[in-house]
Amino acid sequence: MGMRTLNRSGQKEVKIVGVGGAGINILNNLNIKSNMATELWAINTDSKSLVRSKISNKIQLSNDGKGMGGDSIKGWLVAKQADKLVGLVKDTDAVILLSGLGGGTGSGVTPVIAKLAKKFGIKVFAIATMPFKHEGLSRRKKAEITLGELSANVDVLKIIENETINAMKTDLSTAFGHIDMVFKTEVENFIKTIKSEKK
Ligand SMILES: Nc1nc2c(ncn2[C@@H]2O[C@H](COP(=O)(O)OP(=O)(O)OP(=O)(O)O)[C@@H](O)[C@H]2O)c(=O)[nH]1
Ligand SMILES: [Mg+2]
Repeated sequence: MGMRTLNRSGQKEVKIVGVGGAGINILNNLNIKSNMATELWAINTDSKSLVRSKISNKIQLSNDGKGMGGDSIKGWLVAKQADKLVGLVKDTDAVILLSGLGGGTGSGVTPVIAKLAKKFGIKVFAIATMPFKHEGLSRRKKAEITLGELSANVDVLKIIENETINAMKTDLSTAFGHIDMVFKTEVENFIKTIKSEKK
């Protein structure tokens, strides 16, 4: 399957997708100015995070509305079983996936979406954070496994080390603010790249 034809305004279409708690928080704070057709999507297993978000398109994975409690294999299984994700990657030229790695949903679900998007022949960009040192080795390990899966299924992967941001010795909410800004810059760069590509 090749790239979609252009929409009526002659622009390519891109979906910016926040996956899991961190991905959605980052997406909530992203204030993207783009004259390209962009659509924002929030995806989580945790219904509270989705209800709180003002993002217009939402996908609730799994039925009980609870998060994955850090279990990325459970997150991966839930995503594999979800037909809802096909609609996300079907009618677009590109997806930009945003997530925090180390938990259950972002780590488990993001690679499944990336793989599905590649199956539909669309461009896939992923921007993800790696856990803080104080979050421990088990989270780090999970995040690294996801990185391996992601790198096999995306066109461009951008990794943000939370610890590097944390080295600024600010409080957590200031650190998250810095991380949000890095994401914003990267998303804008990706959009420029997509736009500049030959039709
Ligand atoms: N930048 C940023 N990073 C966050 C935020 N919340 C959590 N993180 C980071 O992202 C990692 C994953 O956390 P979450 O996104 O909450 O986890 P999840 O993907 O929702 O997974 P489950 O809750 O287990 O289903 C954490 O280990 C942190 O390193 C946030 O608000 N902003
Ligand atoms: Mg969560």
